[in-house]
Amino acid sequence: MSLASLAMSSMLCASAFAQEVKEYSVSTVLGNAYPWGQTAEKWAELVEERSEGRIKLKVYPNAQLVSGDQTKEFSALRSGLIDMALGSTINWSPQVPEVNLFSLPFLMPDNAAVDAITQGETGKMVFDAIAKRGVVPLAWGENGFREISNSKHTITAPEDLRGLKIRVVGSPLFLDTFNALGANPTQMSWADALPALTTGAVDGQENPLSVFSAARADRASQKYLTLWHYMNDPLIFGVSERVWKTIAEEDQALLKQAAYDAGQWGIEKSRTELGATLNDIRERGVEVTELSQEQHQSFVEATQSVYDKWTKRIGAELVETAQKAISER
Ligand code: X2X
Repeated sequence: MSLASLAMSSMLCASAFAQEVKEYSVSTVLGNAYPWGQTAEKWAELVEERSEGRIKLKVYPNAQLVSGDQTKEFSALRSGLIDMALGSTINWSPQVPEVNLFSLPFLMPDNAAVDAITQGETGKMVFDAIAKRGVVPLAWGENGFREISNSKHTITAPEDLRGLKIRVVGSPLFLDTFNALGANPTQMSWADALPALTTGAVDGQENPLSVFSAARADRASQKYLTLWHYMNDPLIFGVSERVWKTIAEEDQALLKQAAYDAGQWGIEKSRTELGATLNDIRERGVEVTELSQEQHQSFVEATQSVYDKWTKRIGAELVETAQKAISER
C-alpha cells in the first residue's frame, strides 16, 4: 500500500469511528449536588460504559436548555429541542394531565405507596399517557416526599398557613392546594425560589429534604420545617420520540436498562440518606415538626376539594387504579 493510500484509509477509519459517537442532551432541573442530578450523571456514566463510548449523554442542569423555565421542559422534549430528560412529574404536569396524580394531596402515605404506583399497572397507564404525547418514558427515579418550610412560625394546622406567601412550581394544581389551605401561593421557577426566600419576597416553600438541605434553605430564612409528606414527585427518564426513532433497537434497550439501573440506584441512595439529611437539617438549627395523626388529618380534610376537582382532570380510572394499588400494598 502506498503512503498516500495508507493515510487515506486511516483517515476513513478515523471518520467512521467519529461518526459512531453519538451525543445526546439530557435536561434536569437540579445538578449533581442533589440526588436528581447525581441520578442523571449515573445514567450517563452507565450508558457511556456499556456502549464503550459510542453513546454520550451530556447533562444540562438548572433547566438551562429551556432558559430555567422548568415547566417548558416537556414541550421542548416533545419537539426535539431537547433529546432526553430526567424530569419531575410536577414540571411535566402542565402538558400531561395524568402525571398530576402524584401531586394529589396526601394520596401516597409512604415509599411503599409510591412503589405500588410506579411499579404496577398505574405506572404503565402514566407511561402510556406520556408516550401518547411524543415522549418515550424509560424508567422511574425519585425527587422525594415534599415537606413544607417557612420563615415565620411552626406549622401544625392549616390555619398556620393562612396568609403565608409560599413559592410553588408553575403547575396549576399547586395553586389550588395552597389556596385551599388559606396560604398565598406564588408560582416561580426553582432558579428564582432561593433568591425570593432570601430577600423575604416569599415566606416559604415545599421540597424534598434532600433539596432543602443541599440548597441550604436554612440560610434563606427557612427556620421551620414540617414533615407532612403531602406528596412525592417521582422523576421520569424520557426521550423525545423524534430522537428515539433514530436510535438502533439494541441501543434503545441499552439506554432503557441503564435508565432503570440509574433510577434504582438514585431511589435507594436518596431514601437511605434521608435520616442523615434530616439530622444535618436539625443541627443547622431548623425546627423540625412531625404531625400527630389528628393534625395530619386536618390537612387531608382541608385539601379534599383539590383531590375531588383534580381527580376529574387526571381521570377517575387512573386515580382509582392508584388507590387500589396503595390499599393493597
Ligand atoms: O422546583 C422545584 O421545587 C423542584 C426543584 O423540586 C422541581 O423541579 C419540581
